[in-house]
Amino acid sequence: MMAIKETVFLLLLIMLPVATKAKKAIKPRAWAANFFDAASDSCTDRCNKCCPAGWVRHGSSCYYIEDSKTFSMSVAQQKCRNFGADLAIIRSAEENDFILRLVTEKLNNAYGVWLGLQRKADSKLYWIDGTPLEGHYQNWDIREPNNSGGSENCVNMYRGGSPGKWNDAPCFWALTPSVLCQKSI
Ligand code: MMA
Ligand code: CA
Repeated sequence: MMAIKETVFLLLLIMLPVATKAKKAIKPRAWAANFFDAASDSCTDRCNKCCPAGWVRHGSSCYYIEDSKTFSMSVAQQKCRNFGADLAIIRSAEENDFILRLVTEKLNNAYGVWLGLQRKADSKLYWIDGTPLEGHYQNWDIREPNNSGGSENCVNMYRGGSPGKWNDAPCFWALTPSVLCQKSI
């Protein structure tokens, strides 16, 4: 007759592949769900993807904002690119609201931030990923975009005056919007 010890060992041996298989089937789905559904920006959940220190997470992006004066859009953009990021792209009112909250909290600059939006040779506006603005979410200030002087090929989001509203502005502008960077995680 088999000793109890041996019986238990054999039972465990038989069950081992079953247990391993069950674990493997569940893990990736749980990770995916936690990543996209995570309610907070905290990094305490081991399943969350995190943003670098000083960046704020929203959706599947990290945002960085700097209370600086950059006279030109390309200087702001270069700063972002040095971080492996770029200027922000806004696809919805929800994203615009989030960025306005960030700008309000972290900046003291009425002219807000440069957006990743530019007028191209066809005189239409495109996001920096090449997608056209036409037919998509927009939040222009009243009477904008006016292409004042015929040379407003860049865009800022205001903090003061018309908070959260957009203005087309000269890409080199003495009123100096600050830096907002976005990168996806
Ligand atoms: C005004 C307004 C804008 C324009 C800037 C350029 C401050 O806002 O006319 O449409 O872009 O001036 O300086
Ligand atoms: Ca304008």
